[in-house]
Amino acid sequence: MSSQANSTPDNTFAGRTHTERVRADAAGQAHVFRFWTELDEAGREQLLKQLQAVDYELLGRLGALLKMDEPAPSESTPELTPPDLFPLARDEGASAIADLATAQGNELLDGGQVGYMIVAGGQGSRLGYDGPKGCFPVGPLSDRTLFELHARRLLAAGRRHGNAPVWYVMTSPANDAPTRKFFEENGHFGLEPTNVFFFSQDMLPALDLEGRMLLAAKDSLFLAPNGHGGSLAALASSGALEDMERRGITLISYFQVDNPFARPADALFLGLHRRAGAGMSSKVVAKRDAGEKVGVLGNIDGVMGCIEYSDLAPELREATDETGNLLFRAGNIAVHALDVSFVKELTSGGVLSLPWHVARKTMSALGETADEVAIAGAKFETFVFDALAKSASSVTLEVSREVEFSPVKNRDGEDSADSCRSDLCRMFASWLVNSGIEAPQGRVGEFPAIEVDPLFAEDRDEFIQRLRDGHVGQVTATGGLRFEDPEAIE
Ligand code: UD2
Repeated sequence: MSSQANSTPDNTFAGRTHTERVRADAAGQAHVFRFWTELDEAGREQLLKQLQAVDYELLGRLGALLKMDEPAPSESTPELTPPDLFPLARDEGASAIADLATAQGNELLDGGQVGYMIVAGGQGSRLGYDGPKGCFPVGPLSDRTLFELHARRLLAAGRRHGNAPVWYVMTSPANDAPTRKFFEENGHFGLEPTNVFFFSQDMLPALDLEGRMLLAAKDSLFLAPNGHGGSLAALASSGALEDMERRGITLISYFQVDNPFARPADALFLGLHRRAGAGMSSKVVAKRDAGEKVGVLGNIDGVMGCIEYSDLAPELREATDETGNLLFRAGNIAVHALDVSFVKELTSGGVLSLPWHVARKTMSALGETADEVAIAGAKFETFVFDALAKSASSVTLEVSREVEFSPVKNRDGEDSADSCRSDLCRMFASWLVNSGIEAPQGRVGEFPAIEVDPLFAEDRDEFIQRLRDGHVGQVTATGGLRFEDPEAIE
């Protein structure tokens, strides 16, 4: 919530209360004071603080959007065409460009010009895990958490490129404190604490269908994170952009907490982005099937962008090309490269206008009395990929799903912790082929129980090299095989 409160001449408690009552009243939101007389001093202070941060002008616009946002009529469907991809299957020309780009990406990485950014402010409600999602264990044998697996990839990149990785961790007010605590308790996973920059996105009030703010408690508005699009404004307001500039970071490697396959120090991707002079670039995988819950990248009315799965018309979702493949298959894996200068430009002057997306939900909030009731309404979010439209040029790199994408979203089934662990084991098992090492007896899902620490190897080539150098794995008590950081073992 950006603070739009008028400056209050009377800064006493009574003065602030008066101001907020007047503002709420004028906006038709006086009902949020309905339990005021029952609140103690701390409760009143909390509610006041939240109300002071409410931007009623924005709230009015969101309320209007909510009323307008009926199912989209078909005539308003935008014209969508597939994006130009830098493809996974490369001919000679593309391979030569890839080599040059990789060299340029390595220069950027060697020079410490790349800062890593993770978005971890979401609520993880689908996973049903009551804590920051990054604290969820997914290492198939190690039980390492999502945060730790990401951190180890960054440490591996740091070793490879001879510098200490700098990590910008976006939380939300709902999970900021437990996230920081988790990092502290775990020694920042071996990263320099001064190289981990936490910053928090804003929250916005959820509204009922009439545009009225909901209460989560007598002394608290029902607030929800403002979407990962909020990360761009938060980079600016938190001082993270300035921190990047001070450190000589010119490029942000952006990824989501839920995908432990993300390869943030990918020289090819970063190099392609920089060679193209792009502001923002993306990685995609071919969609698994029409129903997969990923956005698709494409040209929307001639402008680069991403259509979220829930917004893609069924006929476009199912459309196929002449080869029978899905026409719109460039699935967004939410890995982006963003130039620092691009983000700076977007956020300069404190105004960044990304479109608002309405997530209609039934929420459990206080009714007229203090009882919790189910109320139909909406949360509001901006999406980071909408910034693609503002980038003069953009690279879309196709990557292999097996190597780069298996997110943890759901409690079970597809895109769950179980499917992610199996996918990790499947990938590691494929590295063993022709290595002379026999797959272990233990199983994770259908696959041999193998885990390779990112500090042992990040990909098959590095894995083979490690074996050639005489490094070995350890058999675990449960019949698995673990390849750990050789430097920690020595
Ligand atoms: C997201 C993409 C989808 C697809 C998929 C790939 C959106 C809207 N959709 O779907 O197109 O690419 O990922 O995995 O992004 N987050 C925040 N703050 C917020 C909201 C989300 O930090 O306010 C983080 C959240 O912690 C998570 C990520 O963003 O890491 C994705 O959020 P999501 O789970 O809401 O998006 P999802 O999986 O529906």
